Amino acid sequence: MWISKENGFKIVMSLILCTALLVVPAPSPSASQESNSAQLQREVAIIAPVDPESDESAERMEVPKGNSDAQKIYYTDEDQKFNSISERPGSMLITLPSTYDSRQVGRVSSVKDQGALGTCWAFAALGAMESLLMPQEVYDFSEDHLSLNHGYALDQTTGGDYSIALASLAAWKGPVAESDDPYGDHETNPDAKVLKHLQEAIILDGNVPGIKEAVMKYGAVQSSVFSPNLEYTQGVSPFYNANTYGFYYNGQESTNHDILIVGWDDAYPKTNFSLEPEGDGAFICKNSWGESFGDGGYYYVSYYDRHIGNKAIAYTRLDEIGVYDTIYQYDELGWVGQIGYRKPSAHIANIFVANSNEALEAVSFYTLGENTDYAVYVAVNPLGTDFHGKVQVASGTIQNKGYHTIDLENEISLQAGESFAIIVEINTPGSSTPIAAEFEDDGVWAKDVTVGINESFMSYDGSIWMDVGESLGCNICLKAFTKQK
Ligand SMILES: [Ca+2]
Ligand SMILES: [Ca+2]
Ligand SMILES: [Ca+2]
Repeated sequence: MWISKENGFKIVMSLILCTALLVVPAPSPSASQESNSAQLQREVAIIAPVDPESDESAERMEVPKGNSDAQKIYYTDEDQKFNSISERPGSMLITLPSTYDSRQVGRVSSVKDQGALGTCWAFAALGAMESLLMPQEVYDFSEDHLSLNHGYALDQTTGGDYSIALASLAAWKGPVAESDDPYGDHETNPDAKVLKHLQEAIILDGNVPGIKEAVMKYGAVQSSVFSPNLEYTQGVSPFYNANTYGFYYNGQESTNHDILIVGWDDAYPKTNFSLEPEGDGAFICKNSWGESFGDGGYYYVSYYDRHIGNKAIAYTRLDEIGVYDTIYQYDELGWVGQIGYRKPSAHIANIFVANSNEALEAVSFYTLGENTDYAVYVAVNPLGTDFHGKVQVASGTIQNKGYHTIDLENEISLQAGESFAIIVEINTPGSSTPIAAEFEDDGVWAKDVTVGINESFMSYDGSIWMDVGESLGCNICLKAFTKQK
């Protein structure tokens, strides 16, 4: 059965509230299609001159938030092509078996129930992190804490997405134990003890081989999907087979729900779906609607589903507390959007002041495309944006889009009160806005953003620097990590 009778109301409510995501982000009252169009139109929010003596300009662009799959609104044959997994881009580092199930290797935590709240994204994100740590460590992290302390202007009924989970945990705001902030009591414990520090995540949007590889390496991958609104269908949907738990959606709706991919079966028969897709194969997905949903809380989403895997993330490094002692950051809301010069490269810098005598050990930043080349420099006690004394401390190429921590080749000693600049030269092939930035968006999701001057800088060529707090209202997503001395 799709749902049990007594559980039906809860499931219907959670779907309605997740679906509400589609209309909430719109800056003005409008139908959902109009709001999605508006999101596309505000992709280019600011174009500002960088260097008054040059014609180059800087560009700022928002990341569409929530489960509104705005970039895929204009559905074309080209999109359809990539619904066949063999044609999706991505590199494969390991041989993928025809079936895999993380549950069989003890890497999936128990099925949870989000109840009447729009917290699917928090259950998916923390479920993925629980899988990452298993089987060695078994945690139940607090979805209440994540969904009530992320800093975005979103309450638990309006939802969220992986970029919000990533921002919140990369900022070291969590994860905390479920027992320290129990779910669904409309209270949070902001002082709950943070148990791990998220330092790495890879974004696998549309990269099915990469998603499968990540499931094998890290246990689970968070993905957005469309879930039908069951309000008018009494739990029955043309896209779901309640006997086999097979799900296949091929319609035009945007995503409105997040789940976890925990395995797959290439041979899952296409006849198991209510609507027959063009081929066999399904992802094994963990939902957050309790064990009474589907096959003990799990269901099988067709490889040919319109959305599965198109918006996907694996959390890949959760450190013990104390690997680094202190985080320096200006981007507590993380990757609100991106900025750049309409070319793949840019230079970025954040200037911090050391709290005490410390050793600078690592930096972190986002890469917004694959195969990003980077070089990291540090300048201690820079004179304004004169970084001439900078020393190179790391360089390399990062294959995956995502959030990455780079350990320095040699630690840098800092004295209490000393200022230090982290400078990164970045080159993301194919990108015109390669830099992740925090800024106030249309005022609906990211508002009351704190952006100061003399914090974040960007440069076209590394010689003339622009204070992006002053000129674009942005902080650069670039953090530093130190150890006490
Ligand atoms: Ca939990
Ligand atoms: Ca609570
Ligand atoms: Ca800030």
